[in-house]
Amino acid sequence: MTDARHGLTISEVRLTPVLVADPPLLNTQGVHQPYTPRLIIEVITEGGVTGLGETYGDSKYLELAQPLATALIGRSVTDLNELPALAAEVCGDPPAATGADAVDVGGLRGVQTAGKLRLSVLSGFEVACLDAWGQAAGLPVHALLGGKVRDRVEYSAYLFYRWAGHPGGRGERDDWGAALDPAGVVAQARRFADTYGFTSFKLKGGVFPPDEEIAAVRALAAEFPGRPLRLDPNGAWSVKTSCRVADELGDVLEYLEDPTSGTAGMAEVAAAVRGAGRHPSGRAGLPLATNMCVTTFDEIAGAFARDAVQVVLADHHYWGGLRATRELAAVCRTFGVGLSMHSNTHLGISLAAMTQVAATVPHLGHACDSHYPWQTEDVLTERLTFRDGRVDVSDTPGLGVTLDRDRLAVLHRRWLADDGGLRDRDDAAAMRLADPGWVTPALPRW
Ligand code: GKR
Ligand code: MG
Repeated sequence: MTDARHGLTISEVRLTPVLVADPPLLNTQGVHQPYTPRLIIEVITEGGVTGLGETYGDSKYLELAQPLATALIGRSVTDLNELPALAAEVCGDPPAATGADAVDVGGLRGVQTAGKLRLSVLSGFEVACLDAWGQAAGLPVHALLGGKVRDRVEYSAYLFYRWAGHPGGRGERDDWGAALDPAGVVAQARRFADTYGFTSFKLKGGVFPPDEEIAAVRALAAEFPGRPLRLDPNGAWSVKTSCRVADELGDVLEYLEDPTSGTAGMAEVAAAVRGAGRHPSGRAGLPLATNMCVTTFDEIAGAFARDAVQVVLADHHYWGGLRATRELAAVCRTFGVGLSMHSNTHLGISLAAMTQVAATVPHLGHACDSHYPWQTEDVLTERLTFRDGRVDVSDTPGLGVTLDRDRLAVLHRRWLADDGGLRDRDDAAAMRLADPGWVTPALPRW
């Protein structure tokens, strides 16, 4: 359905892939490359409004984004419920979410399917449509989602083991230095707390043997007594190791994130740590959180039926947009499962979108994750800021952000110039520059 009367019909869609500077952050797969691909989406209406969206920018996402961009011309930015069917029509039917059609997108997002990739692409278009619609209507995106229930959204400090610089001196330099032991992790956390006011902390684990990461979390607990702490090894541990870590850190962790890979293993760990009764929230046992084994609606029933996860980390890039994130929130609330938010390397458009939807979810019980402080570059005229660990919820029409075309052009030129394999994220390839024998570790590592 078009909406010519109000100028909401889409007349043009622009797709601009960019490469964004990223520090040498370590994870169980390897290390971040010096630049990460993102896709910036502009949806332009006949009324002259430009809506912004952002999503993953690797080639496999770009291939799906192009036909969808073309198919949107002539449709209304308000026709969001038609988007999934349209995407299926122009990109082909999504295969069932089974291992058979799994594709490798870096291993940190659980089992990947073409259907999941499509939802990630869709999410960027949905956000751009909502931004355009909101601007045209004079309403913030949160109003289009039913209105905000909070004025500020809390984020956690996302701590990473890291090197001081990328192998071979590639990429941009920063002054964070290395963080490879408990003292380095605490120093990083202290800087995050002092600079941005974060009061909850997540450490990306799965990098060093578990005892070293346990020591880092203990050091954080000593430095920030009583503060919510999380550890996320991206499924790197066996069930046995996961249970041991849960036992050792149960008194200081807010939740343990994806300690082991897959719903069956998570269910075993959850059953083993249930009943310990030491968690400060009063809930029996240490909650397990995930952004790996529950990433689509298809995966919910199996995981919830087994009580494999107690907190789902929503990510609008995974679930197909802001409205789908609210649907996920409703399902979680129904089953008494907590909700938090996951993030990958992203720019300000995505942070604005996360903040808008997070503002509308009543039972968001934990600070959201964001990589944003690690991104020193953006495509906006004004960066979003964290104050007291929180981002103010914008009431400006749309997302409340403005594109800086010069910055966009610079980051796009970097993408155009790349012939070094950076257009597709590959943390293992980046690691091989430092350690030529490195292969993506089989899980569980420990
Ligand atoms: O950026 O290295 C990273 C993270 O490990 C990311 O890729 C994860 O998907 O942040 C994510 C997580 O919480 O698992
Ligand atoms: Mg995670």
